[in-house]
Amino acid sequence: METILTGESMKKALIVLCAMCFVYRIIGIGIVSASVISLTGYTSSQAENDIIGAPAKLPFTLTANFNNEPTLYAWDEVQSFILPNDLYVDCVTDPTSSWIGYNDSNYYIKAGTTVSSHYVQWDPLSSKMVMANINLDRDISCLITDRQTLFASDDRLGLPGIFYEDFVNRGIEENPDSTHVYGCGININFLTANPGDSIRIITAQETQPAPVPEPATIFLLGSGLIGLSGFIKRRLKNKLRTE
Ligand SMILES: [Ca+2]
Ligand SMILES: [Ca+2]
Repeated sequence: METILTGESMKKALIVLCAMCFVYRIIGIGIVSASVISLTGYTSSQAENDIIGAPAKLPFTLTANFNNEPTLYAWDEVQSFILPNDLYVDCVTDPTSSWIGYNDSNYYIKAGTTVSSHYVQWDPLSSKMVMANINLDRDISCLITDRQTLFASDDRLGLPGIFYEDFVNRGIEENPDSTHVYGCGININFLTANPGDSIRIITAQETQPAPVPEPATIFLLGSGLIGLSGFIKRRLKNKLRTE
C-alpha cells in the first residue's frame, strides 16, 4: 500500500495551507509598529549640509577619532524592544509614567517595558555649534546623555552593525549643550569639539500582551485543518481505488 501523496495532491494541500495561513495573518497576529526618525530645520553656524542618516557602510565602529562633519547623524536603533532588565536614563519627560522607576537619585525604565531607541551624533572636525529639531512618530519618554548611561545601554539599544566604543567625553555637557523635548519632537543645541556630542532618544510604552486568537480565528483555523485532513483522506482513497 502506498501512502505517499502525489505531486499534484501535495500542491493542492499546500495551497489550502497557505490560504489558511493568510486568513490567520490578516486577522492581525503579532503586528508590531516601530518609530521612524526625521530631522527638520537643521542649521549650523558653519556646516554646509543637512543630512540625516546612519554611517553609510556597516559594520562601523564609532570611535573618539571619528568625525562626520558637516553631517548631523541621527539614526534609528532597536525598535519595539522589550527590556530584559531596568534601563537607567538621564532625563525623563514624565516621571509619573507607569514604566518609569526612581532609585538612588536616578530614573530608569522598568524591565518589561517596550522601547524604541534613536542615536544622535554631532562630531565636527573642530569646535562648532549645531541646532536642530528632530521629530519621531511617538512621544519622547527619556534621554540618555551621559557617558556611563550611554555605555551601559549600548548592548541593548545599539543598532546591530555599529560598534559603540566607550571613550572620555562621550555624551553631552550640561553647559553649554541643551535639549528641549516637546511631545514627539526635540530641539538640540550642541557646541562640540572632539570627540563629539552624542545622545540617545527613547520612546517607551507598556508592553501589550501577546494577542490571543479570537474564537472566529480558531474556528477558521479548525475548519481549515478538518478540511485539509478530509481532502488528504479522499485523495488517498481515490488513489488506492485506482491501483
Ligand atoms: Ca558639547
Ligand atoms: Ca571625533
